[in-house]
Amino acid sequence: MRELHQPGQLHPAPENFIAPSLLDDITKHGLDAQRRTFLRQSFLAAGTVMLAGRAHSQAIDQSAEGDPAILNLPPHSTSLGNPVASSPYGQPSRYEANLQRRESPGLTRVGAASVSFSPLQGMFGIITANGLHFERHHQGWVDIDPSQHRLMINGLVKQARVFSMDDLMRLPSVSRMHFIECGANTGMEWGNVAVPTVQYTHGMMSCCEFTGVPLSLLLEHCGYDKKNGKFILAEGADGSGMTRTIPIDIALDDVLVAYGMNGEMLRPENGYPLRLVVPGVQGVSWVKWLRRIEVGDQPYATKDETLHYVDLMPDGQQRQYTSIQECKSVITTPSGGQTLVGQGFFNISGLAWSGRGKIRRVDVSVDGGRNWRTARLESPVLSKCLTRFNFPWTWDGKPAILQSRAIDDSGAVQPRLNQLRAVRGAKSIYHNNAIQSWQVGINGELRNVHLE
Ligand SMILES: Nc1nc2c(c(=O)[nH]1)N[C@H]1C(S)=C(S)[C@@H](COP(=O)(O)O)O[C@H]1N2
Ligand SMILES: [Mo]
Repeated sequence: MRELHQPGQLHPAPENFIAPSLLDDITKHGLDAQRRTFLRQSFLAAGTVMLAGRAHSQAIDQSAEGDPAILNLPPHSTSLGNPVASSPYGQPSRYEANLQRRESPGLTRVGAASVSFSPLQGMFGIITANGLHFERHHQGWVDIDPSQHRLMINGLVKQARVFSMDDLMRLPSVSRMHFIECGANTGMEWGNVAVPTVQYTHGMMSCCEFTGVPLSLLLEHCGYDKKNGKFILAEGADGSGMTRTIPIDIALDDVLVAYGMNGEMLRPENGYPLRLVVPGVQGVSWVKWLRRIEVGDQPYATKDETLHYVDLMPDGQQRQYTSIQECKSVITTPSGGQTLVGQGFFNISGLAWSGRGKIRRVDVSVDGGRNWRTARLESPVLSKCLTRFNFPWTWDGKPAILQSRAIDDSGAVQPRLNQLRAVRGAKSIYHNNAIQSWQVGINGELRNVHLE
């Protein structure tokens, strides 16, 4: 795993945003009845996918007898529909109201600082709808007047400059599809906590088409110091004082100063009007409400890279500046909390990604990793972007364990959880890219399990 430099000294463990009491609760007692109900409700939408599958096959079986739902004409087939623009900004169907980003019952919310997870179990393809993009705020989100917003570039530059949004939006722009994953995604699984659903195991991840100005263009424009400029510092305008160091080679490579997300302006929760897009790098470096970029000759060692976002190793040392999101994949349907409603055919579908480049291959196992077969990768397969994979499976009604294993074009293979723990210990928070296991019971219910 890539590191910018070795830690020079020991650092205290980072502040853990997982509430120890709730963690104990889930670990010792499992989920209580109230939470179970909550989770059942939150995954109703996902369950609907499975039920729809059954309805479909029943419809095929019963077509000779006649299905009332196809024979009777409902009122919507015999009347006028709603006029255009009665919903000037389009909303999802009311039948999709359960598909929501959600806060995990196992995480603390400190004031406005918290995290909401994307409902991966109910999403298709590779693009995250803007209203379902995960959120991670260290000090809450803000809605900034773009006419008042400014970006300064200073430090080791010939000419420090301040840009307005108008200045930035007249410059040449590019659009690129990339995933963003919080370094803490899948963080609870380091220990013996197996959170119940893919929304909470992997939902601190989203993928969008971002539009903006290449940072290289702005740095050139300001005449950055090519000899001594080795790092940049990115700073956000929210109350968290979010600041991150990024090596200049990454900054000049594919980093964007972005204002667009999936064809419209960024949402306030995701950094409106300006955020940094740092492809392949953990979410924390994608500074939102971006207000300043400083060019420097060494890493800045800010609070967000010394106290937070460091990896606690088994020997008590902390790894710093571990920023690349390594090769990873997960089966999103069927997944924990969902139920197979009968034997027979199910399409296994999931997502694979790597901060190092493109996904080369994804293998799927239905027997806990004893046998693997290659899944079908759906196009497009893009660098530092989610790749959708599909795998046909016929469930025979017996217990099964579903897993996916990704391999990227650098040759990196997604590790088993215990392989990762052997190197990194079980007390880390960040950069868990282990293979995820979903156990299928004879009742068809899927749950998250950690294999030996
Ligand atoms: N200014 C600022 N930028 C920020 C944060 C923040 O709290 N403030 N959170 C960071 C973290 S930890 C992550 S994972 C991503 C989350 O981006 P999102 O909320 O758009 O999903 O933004 C990063 N950028
Ligand atoms: Mo994060």
